[in-house]
Formats: sequence, structure tokens, C-alpha cells
Amino acid sequence: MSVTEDRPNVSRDPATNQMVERAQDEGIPTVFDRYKSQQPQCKFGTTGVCCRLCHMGPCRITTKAPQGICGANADTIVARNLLREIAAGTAAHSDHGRMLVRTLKLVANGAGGAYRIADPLRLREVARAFEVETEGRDDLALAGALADFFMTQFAWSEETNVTLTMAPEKRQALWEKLDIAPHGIDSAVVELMHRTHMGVDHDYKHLIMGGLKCSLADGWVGSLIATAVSDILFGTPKPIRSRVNLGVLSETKVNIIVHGHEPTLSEMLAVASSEPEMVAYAKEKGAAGINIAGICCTANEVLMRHGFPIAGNFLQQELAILTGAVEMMIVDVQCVMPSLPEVMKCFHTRLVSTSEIAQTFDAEQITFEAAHGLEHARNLIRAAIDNFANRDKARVQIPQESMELVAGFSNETIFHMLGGRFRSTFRPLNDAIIDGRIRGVVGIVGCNNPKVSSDNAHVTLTQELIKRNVLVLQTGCAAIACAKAGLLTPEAALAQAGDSLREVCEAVGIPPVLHMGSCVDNSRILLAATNVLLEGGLGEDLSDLPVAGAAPEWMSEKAVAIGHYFVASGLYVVLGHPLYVAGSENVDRLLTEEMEGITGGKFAWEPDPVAAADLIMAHIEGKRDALNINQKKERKLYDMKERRELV
Ligand code: CUV
Ligand code: SF4
Repeated sequence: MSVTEDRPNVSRDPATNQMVERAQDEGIPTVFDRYKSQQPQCKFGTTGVCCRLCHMGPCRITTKAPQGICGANADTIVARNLLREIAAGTAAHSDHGRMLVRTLKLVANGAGGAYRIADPLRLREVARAFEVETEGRDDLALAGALADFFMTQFAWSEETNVTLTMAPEKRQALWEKLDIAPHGIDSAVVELMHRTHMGVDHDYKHLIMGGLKCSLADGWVGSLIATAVSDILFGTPKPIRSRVNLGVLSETKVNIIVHGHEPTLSEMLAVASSEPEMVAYAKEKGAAGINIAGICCTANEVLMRHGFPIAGNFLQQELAILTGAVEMMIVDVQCVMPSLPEVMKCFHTRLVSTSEIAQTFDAEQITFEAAHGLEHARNLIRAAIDNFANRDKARVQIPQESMELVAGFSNETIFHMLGGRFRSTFRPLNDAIIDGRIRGVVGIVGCNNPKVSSDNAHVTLTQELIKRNVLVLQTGCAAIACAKAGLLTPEAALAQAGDSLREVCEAVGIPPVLHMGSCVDNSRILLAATNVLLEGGLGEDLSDLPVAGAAPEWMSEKAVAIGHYFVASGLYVVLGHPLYVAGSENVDRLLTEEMEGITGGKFAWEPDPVAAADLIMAHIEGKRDALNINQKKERKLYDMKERRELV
């Protein structure tokens, strides 16, 4: 059966719908068809009560069989399954961080090939933040010392993770009190795997607290390290203009797509693609040039630092190939669909996998080495150029849609923009929040999911919030969704923003929707919230702030880990569809209600983006009331008629 028969619009994005139709017409299966073929999805799975953690099982909980063979009940089973997701998500982000630390160390040792310290100022700033001795060390020596320090954060140690000290003091003290401060990233993941093994930890509350500990090792340690090292090696992002959606693919140039999450090789592709010899080679082969575009977070990384265009978000990876105009797709790790080779077979596209831990059947494999990064990049670009001749022009169908955007909002940049020319500070933002012109700040993050019309919830929630004078921070596929809808052009977003938000944004020169980067850059959102808190006037802990997080269309285990470290940090998190916990009332209640009394944060599940905005506003206004900043009447601009009515 075809997708389009009863689901005419799989997306709010016309480019996506156009390519899905093409896939239908040509009988090429995509994620949307496979989603259909999986219906109805297993209720034991979606409610979290299927256990296969030992080989007496698998067991599944029903009213007739309320316990697994070992005696585990629904609470234990649901909690254990959730913890394994948190462990996997933490492992993914943190392994990515480790790769970057290894590259930093190679650079320090002079073995990093063409990689270098792109941002020596940030290097010193980060080193100082963690009390790594900067005095008397040149950049390379300091990079080596910092890399060594970061490496210590992975293994188990008697001490809790040092990078947790980036959090507000009150929050750190709470983590200590709750005993959820991690002692090493790898050990936090291992501990969850151990605790969820058959016959170990059975108390669902105790299990969930263990999950929070591991998630903190993701957000405040592994992801934070990944972001910091990316900035040091590749540069701290600054505002930059680019374009997004399948329409960025070129009819006349060699199109190369980078997809996945690790920025290391794509950085070199960015360098190599602008080398005159490469461009000349492309022209020699009849192409107008080389066009590098991205999908998923590798895209966000090269966008943030080089302004390279984005071809699409998660659900567009197969669709990019369906344009018939992609010479090569280069993938690294995470969110890469194993279906890609099947789609490739129908076109001339070459699929190259570049991570030693990630191989896909039928994809070409290269073993990436940092020392030869630039060489790898040149070879790949040459191979893509050679493949241009195989493009069947008659089968090229590139959707028209492409939208302008501005990205590149690191904390450092926001700091400078808000502070103006003389002094960097978050003060103007805090003042605007305190006097109510900005009601609060919300991070909207996460993936796409074929369970819902793609991009729709991201875009609607963002529109609703800026309309209600909330500043929105974004990363990942959420940012790409909003970019496609035009919300990352300051002009368009300002036009849709509420009056007082618009007034502030225009005064300080920031757009109302800020693209902060990839999913590991959610650590930037944690630090943005911390910066606001430290600036003063809005309470003493993150849980006092009128802020929230949302992942309206999430799908990955990484998103599960992210949601938990937001909640462990005291934040309210609204997910577009629930975690797999409905099978345990106790776990569900702990996460959505009782958690507020423990960490100050909690989850809510709300599929309707307008209702999600209502929930978030209620939370924000509640926090404002508690801070006593709703006391004085907001500065409202009355017109003459309203003034007369007032007296
Ligand atoms: Ni992590 S946001 S699909 S790529 S995790 Fe991948 Fe960034 Fe989701 Fe998008
Ligand atoms: Fe069944 Fe218990 Fe084994 Fe899970 S751990 S599969 S509930 S016997």
C-alpha cells in the first residue's frame, strides 16, 4: 500500500512530500513505507513491559501475568529498560566526545595532520575553567594537557566528574545530596548496564535515580567536552548565513552530502572542497563546482562553522538520494539509516562510511585517520567528481524549496551580542526576563519521527512560543525543521514574535530563535541557562528559572538521555510522545510528578504542539510567580483608547 493513499502529507515540508511521492511512483521504499509496514506497533514494547534481559525470558507483563519469570514486576522492567536507553544515549554522545579528545591530543603531539588549534582563545578559556595550568604553556602544550585532563573524565575515579563544576553551586550540592553526581562517563554507563542485569537493582525509584546520574555524565561531561573540543579544534561558532532544504542541491555542481554526527572528517572536506585544484578538477569533469551539503548533526557542525548548506534533517536522508543529484554521501556515526544502500542502488550515488565502528552492508568503507584527514577528504572529493559523469540528468529531480537561515549562536557569541561592544554580559537578557518583556527561555531540540507529520510540531511549537514572547534556543533536527520553515531568518522570526520579544530582540540585535548547533551542543543550552542564573536576579538554581525544554518529534536513545539530564538539572521537559513507561504507573508518576520534588524538574508528554506551548507557558508563569517578578505590572504599551479605558 502506498503511503500517500491515506497519509497525503508525511511532512509540513513540501520538498519532503515531493520526494516521498517520487519514491512511491518509482517503487523505492522509504522510512515512511516501512513505518506503515510496522503497524500496529507492539504494545508491550511501547509501554515498556517487555523484558528480555535474561534467557529465562522473554517475559511480558499483563494483568494475568503481573511478574516476569524471575519475579520482576512492571515497575522494575519499565525502569530497567529506560536505563538501558539512557546508557546507550550517553555512550553515543560521549564516544563522539572521546574521538574529538583523541584528535586534540594528536594535534598536541604534532601528529594531527592538517588539524590545528583553530581557536586558541577558547582553548585557554576552557583550560582555565577546569584549572588546567595555562601559565608557561604554548598552545600545543596546553592542548595536550587539556586533552589529558578530558581523558580522565571518562574513567572511574574516586572524585566526581570535574566538569560538573560548570553547573551552579546549589545544583552541584543537590546532585551530591541525591548521590547522582557521576564519577566518570564510562563507569556511569557500565554501572547502568550492571544494575539492569538480571537480579541486581529492582527498586524502580533507585533505578531511575541511577539513570539520572548517567544522564548527567552525558550532558555535563561527555557532551560538554565534545562541544568544547569542537570549538577549540574547529572554531567557536559565530553568526553565519546559509541555506537549507533539498533545494540547496545543485543541478550543475558535484553534490556531496555529509551525514551523521562527527565533525572531524567533514571539517577537512570543507577545507579540501575550496582548494583551487579540486575546483579545477570538478570543472575538467564537466561540473560547475563542488557543493557540500549536510544532513543531521554533521550538517549542523559544518553549518555553524563554515556556513555550508543543509540538505535536510533526519527523515530526509533517503530523500536526498532520491533527487538523483547526489554523487556521494559520506556517513560517520549515529542516525544513519541502514536502508541507504537500497536507495543508492536506484541511482548513481556512492555511499562511503568513514568510522571504524560504523559499517553498513554495501557501503564503501574507509578507515579514517586524523593524520591523513585532508588526504582522505581530497580522495573522497575526487571520487565524487569522477562519479559526476554517471549522473543521469534525465532522472534528476531537485525540489525547489530552499530557505535562508542564520545560525552560529554559541554562548560566547550571545554573550558578545548582548553585551555590545564594550562589555560581554547576559544582563540585557536577564533584565528583559525580569521586567517581563521576555517571559522565559525554551530549548526546542531533537529528531524527526515518522509517527508524526515531520517538522510540524517543531515549527508550530516554536511559532507559538515566540508569539507568546518566549526566546527559543534550538539544536539538532529541530533547528533544521524551523530553518526550513523560515524561522531562522531574523526578519521572518521577528515578524512572528510577540511585540515585547520583538522589541528586545531588535534592541540587542539577536533573533528570537537561536540555532546553537548539534545535539551534543545541548550542553550549550545548559550553559546558557547557567549563565542567565549567574547573571543574577532570577533565583539561585536552574530550577528557579522561567525556562523549559521540549523535544516534540524525538526518536533516538540520545534524546532519552538528553531529556533526563535536563530533568536532573531541574528543568521541565515536554516530550511530543511519551517514553516507553506507560506500563508502570509508578515510573510514569515518578517522572511526570514526583520528580519535581526531587530534582525540581519533571517530564510531561504532549503530542499537540499548541497544548505543549500551553503547558510550557503555565510552567514559565509559575516560575515567574515564585520569583516574584510577576508582581509589578508588566510594561505594557497602551494605545490612547486603552489608556482612556483604564481611568
Ligand atoms: Ni543527534 S536530532 S536525528 S541529528 S539525534 Fe539524530 Fe543530531 Fe535526532 Fe537529528
Ligand atoms: Fe523475564 Fe526476569 Fe529474565 Fe526479564 S530478567 S526476561 S523478567 S526472567
